[in-house]
Amino acid sequence: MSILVLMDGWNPAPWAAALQSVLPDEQIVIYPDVADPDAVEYALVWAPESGVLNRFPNLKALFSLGAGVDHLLRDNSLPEVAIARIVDPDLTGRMSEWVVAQVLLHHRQQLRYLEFQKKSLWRDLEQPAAAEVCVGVMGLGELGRDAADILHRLGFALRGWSRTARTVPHVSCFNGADGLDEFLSGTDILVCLLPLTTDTEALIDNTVFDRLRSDGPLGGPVFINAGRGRIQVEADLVAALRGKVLIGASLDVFEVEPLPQDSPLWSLDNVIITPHAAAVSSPKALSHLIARQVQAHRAGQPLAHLVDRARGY
Ligand code: NDP
Ligand code: OXD
Repeated sequence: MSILVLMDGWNPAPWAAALQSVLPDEQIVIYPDVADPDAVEYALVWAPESGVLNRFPNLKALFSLGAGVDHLLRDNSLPEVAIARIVDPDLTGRMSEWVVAQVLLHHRQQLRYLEFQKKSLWRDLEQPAAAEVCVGVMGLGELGRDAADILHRLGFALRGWSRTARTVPHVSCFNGADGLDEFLSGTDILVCLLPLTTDTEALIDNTVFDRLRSDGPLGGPVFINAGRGRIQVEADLVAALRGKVLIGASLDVFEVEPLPQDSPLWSLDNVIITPHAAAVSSPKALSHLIARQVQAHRAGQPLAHLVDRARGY
């Protein structure tokens, strides 16, 4: 019996090594070097090619090596086995660091100070208090709730938006299409931590940017996205940034990754770009979670953090 490591665009070796160190008695195999496909029971996967998982007829469960599972569910022929995703303090902490860093960067007007610095200008800007600024978090899941909690402790006002009704301490919560308008109208810094699903694809377009609070203390709204790139309509985003509908953006995810060389986003001076690196999956940290999942499943216990395929996350 074996555990398969199969990933596209990531180096599988550190994953196999980390897993082997916490599961020394298991046989770990790395795709495509699989001598006995019938022996594969579990697979750790990132962005597998469509259809490839059907080569393993005795698969019992798939472990997505990311929190998002759009990289799996895009495969219409995915085997009908359980899918568990990453929910882990290491990944959550990394994402909260990125989100909080970006919120503070815009809130503290660091891009403008950098411009002054380049010109050797000693000039201070009017600085609103955090409490005057409302951060609106789209997606009140594992990642959205943790970021909101830290932002609350920094003093920001908070709104949140989810699919179903949620109660989150210190966050004014809205949900569904009916709650979107009110959520957006009071938001100064919009943070997207949504999964990519058929409902969220292309959700964030000019109609969303136009509804954000335009007369807030920062002089205009800011957009931050670490959810998925295909949730944002990039042509609308570029137009909103050029037209000062948005005063700035921080983007970790893009419609096409790597972000094409000719994307206008590269040259906008009010945009911060990171290469889908907000919260990397760490083999060392996450192998413990995978090991616990395999051991629980072998012992007949249910897997944690199961994905609902119909819902898409
Ligand atoms: P969760 O599944 O825990 O939370 C998802 C949240 O989004 C839930 O609050 C859910 O609502 C909400 N949601 C889903 N669909 C809709 C919808 N149609 N309308 C409104 N709200 C919706 O996910 P995580 O917090 O763990 O992760 C979120 C995403 O972050 C991942 O799917 C992935 O795409 C991205 N990610 C990006 C990384 C990076 O490095 N850039 C790293 C890790 C994750 P409800 O509460 O009602 O279910
Ligand atoms: C994830 C990611 O979903 O890295 O975890 O994007």
